[in-house]
Amino acid sequence: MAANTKAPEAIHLEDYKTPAYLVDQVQLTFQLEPSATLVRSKLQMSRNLDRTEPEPLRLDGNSMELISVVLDGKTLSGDNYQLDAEGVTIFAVPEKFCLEIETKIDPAGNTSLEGLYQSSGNFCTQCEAHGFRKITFYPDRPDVMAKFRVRIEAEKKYPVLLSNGNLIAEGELENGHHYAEWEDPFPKPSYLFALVAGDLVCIEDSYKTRSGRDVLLQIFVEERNKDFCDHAMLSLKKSMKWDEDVFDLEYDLDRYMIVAVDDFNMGAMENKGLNVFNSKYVLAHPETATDADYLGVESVIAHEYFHNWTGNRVTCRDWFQLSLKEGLTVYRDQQFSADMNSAAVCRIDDVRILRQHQFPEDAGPMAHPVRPASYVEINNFYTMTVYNKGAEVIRMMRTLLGEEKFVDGVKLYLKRHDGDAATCDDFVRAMEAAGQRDLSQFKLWYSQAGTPQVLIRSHYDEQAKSLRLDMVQHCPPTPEAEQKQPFQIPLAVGLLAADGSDIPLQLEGEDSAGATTRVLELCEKEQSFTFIGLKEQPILSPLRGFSAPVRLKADFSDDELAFRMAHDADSFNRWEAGQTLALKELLRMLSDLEEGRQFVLSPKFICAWRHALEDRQADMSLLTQLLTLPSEQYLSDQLEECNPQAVREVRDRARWQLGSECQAALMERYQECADDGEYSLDPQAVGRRSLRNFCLTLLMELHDQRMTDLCLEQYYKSQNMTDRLAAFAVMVDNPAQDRLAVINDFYQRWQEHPLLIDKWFSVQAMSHQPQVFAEVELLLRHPAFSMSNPNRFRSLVGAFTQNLGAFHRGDGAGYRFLADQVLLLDQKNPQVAARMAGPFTRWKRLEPHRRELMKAELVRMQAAELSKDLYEIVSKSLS
Ligand code: B3K
Ligand code: ZN
Repeated sequence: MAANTKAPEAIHLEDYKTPAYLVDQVQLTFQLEPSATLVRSKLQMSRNLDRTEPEPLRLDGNSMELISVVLDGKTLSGDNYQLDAEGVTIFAVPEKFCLEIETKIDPAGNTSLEGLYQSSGNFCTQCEAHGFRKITFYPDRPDVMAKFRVRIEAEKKYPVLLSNGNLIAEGELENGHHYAEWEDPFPKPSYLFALVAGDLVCIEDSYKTRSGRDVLLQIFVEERNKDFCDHAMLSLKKSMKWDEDVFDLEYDLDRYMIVAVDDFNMGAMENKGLNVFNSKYVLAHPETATDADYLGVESVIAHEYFHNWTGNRVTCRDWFQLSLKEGLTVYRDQQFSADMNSAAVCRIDDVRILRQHQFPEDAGPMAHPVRPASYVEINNFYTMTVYNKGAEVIRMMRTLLGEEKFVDGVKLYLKRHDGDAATCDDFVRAMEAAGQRDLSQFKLWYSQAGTPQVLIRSHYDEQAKSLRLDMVQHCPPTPEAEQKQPFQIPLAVGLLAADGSDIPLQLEGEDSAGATTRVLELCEKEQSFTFIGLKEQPILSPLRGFSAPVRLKADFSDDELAFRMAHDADSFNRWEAGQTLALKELLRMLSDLEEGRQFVLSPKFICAWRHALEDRQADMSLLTQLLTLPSEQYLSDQLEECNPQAVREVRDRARWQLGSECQAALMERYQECADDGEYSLDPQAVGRRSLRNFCLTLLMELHDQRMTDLCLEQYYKSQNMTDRLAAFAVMVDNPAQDRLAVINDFYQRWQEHPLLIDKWFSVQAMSHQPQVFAEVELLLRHPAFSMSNPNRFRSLVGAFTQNLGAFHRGDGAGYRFLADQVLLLDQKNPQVAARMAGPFTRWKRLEPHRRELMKAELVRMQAAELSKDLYEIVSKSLS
């Protein structure tokens, strides 16, 4: 851990300067040894002509031993350069020169999983954002792009030796060693460098591009995983085809390699031609992966593949521009998933994630714009804001320009900047050119943090047969700015007639009515829009498809919401109306609980809900979404001062009530949805499983032995992990006698499968049983628990923090537990530790008692020696 005795300094976008020196060509030689790997780097460099004055050469580097520095063939003595904790400065260099540097590193001892490290004894790298500087000294910034040539030498017990690009040579060496040489013809920044070496097997396929080139596709995994790669391979081929069809983008190398490793800080990494993946996003088999896991694999494979253009061919000038590649690539993977699966369900999922995680981030101490203006540790900025809100910003541009011009804009951006490092402004400029419109106000979405609120009031004029919508926008203050300028907000709206049909829309000043969904552009702080030619008072369907990432406030009556839930032509808004209705109901129950009144769902709500449950025409995936109550996180986010345990109590009560009052209907649907044989991923089958398991969880709320028997039968007999895991989770959530037997059975069955043991830990950590905290403390001492594996740590400690009812115990023990674990992990893996500290950033939104308890833990953490990563989270939370 890089402990900090003095406060680390922030880096600011406004200080950006072009690099003083450029690298034309890199030659790397690795002699791999677990604890003492030698790295020789030969750099052809030149002074950047943008910079007039000659200056010393600064190279980034840390956590390694510098062995030698040779400039144009001459070994430099210590007087010629200065080494410090962050890098080396070479005082004088000519305009063009060759620099050779030798370093020694310790991959086996590298627990941060950045740079070169080992996973299951194999070597692999993670260089984004600042990992390359742990391998060799280098100008480790994305606007320095160079051609790489890599030679890897290792013992033959590491038979597979991989790096980016094309294999140009391989052969034998003395003493049981061998080597491979790779060359990447595309200049790239250091963060896209990758090396993998180990005992891996390879699954191969091929893809013919639209122009007729054959691309070799390879997935490398450990031998035990070789039967689990088919879905990943299929997903890769679908992604390649989709990018050709939608954006005319073809793959550019002859080989595309994916490597799955068990120890990885995040999901995956888009290194040029050699992606490294968390095995969670590669491995899938019906018996071991759920439907959600399958979708996760498909979308992450697509995401990393899409980076080949949006990220690699055109990269970011600096890390403040991170959303340029991430927001755009998330948008692209979301569109891909929507095209491959049910588009409406995908959109609902995207919005659910945004509201559950990004909205709270935007309302807390770590709030930052999509293009942040400063950071202490860039790894803390791989956030929901940069990724998911960034994707919403791209989506809004598509809404404003229309699909065709938007696609033209993306193509123009790629053409203008191919082979270069670009900025978010460059992207918007291409959109302006393709769309023939000025987006200067729109760009505030990149520079202002916070979630805007939009208040809509509608006034129907019986005489004039018109409907006026008065809108007001307001964005609450965030750490970087008290006052905000009005955003340009595209609001897609529709109007429903009394029979539920969509009305063709005509705005004041227009000659005739047109489409039934209209995008209104709210640009002022206050603005009105009037629809005319309305025979009767319509029902407003605002923000269709969630056309902007805003909090909408409008006074809808329960009847209006129920009507839209049944009739809205926009399926997203049908779901949204149901959620709003349920939210009103749950918030009312919450205040009843707080005031000491009886808290129950209203008969009217239950009746509407049962009615929806019995709709046999509805798409089953959509129906499950519609019936699912708003999450505890979303509910908590609505409250100024939240007691998460009260939220849990109310939501659990509502679920119990739905289970008991709709028992017969739930049972019927559960039985109707029984599986009919072979596992299939088609949307009908996925929908059927989702509805069936949803019914099971509500029925199990009744704590009735007959239901438990049903659940046990499903657990023991299921042939697929979706059904088995659903039954397992409800059993663990249940006080039934068989609970322990099932927990043991799951472990015995799957102990050889790390991804399933992760599920085993997280299901227990998420349990609503009162003894869960004690169980989590015990699990921490289970032999299968390990702090060094990020997936395992997340599956126990991370999952527990998402168990709001348990984590937010009134005695603060949950907070103490997390602080202890995070402090321990910070010694090994600062990046994951900082991420795990996320729940602490929400302390100001808690009710006073819990707020004080959480704050005390933050203060305790602040007193410890922290990594830069964790320091930033803790200090910003307290400021
Ligand atoms: N670009 C990587 C994320 C790197 C995170 C570094 N802390 C994966 C992705 O977004 O595709
Ligand atoms: Zn990405």
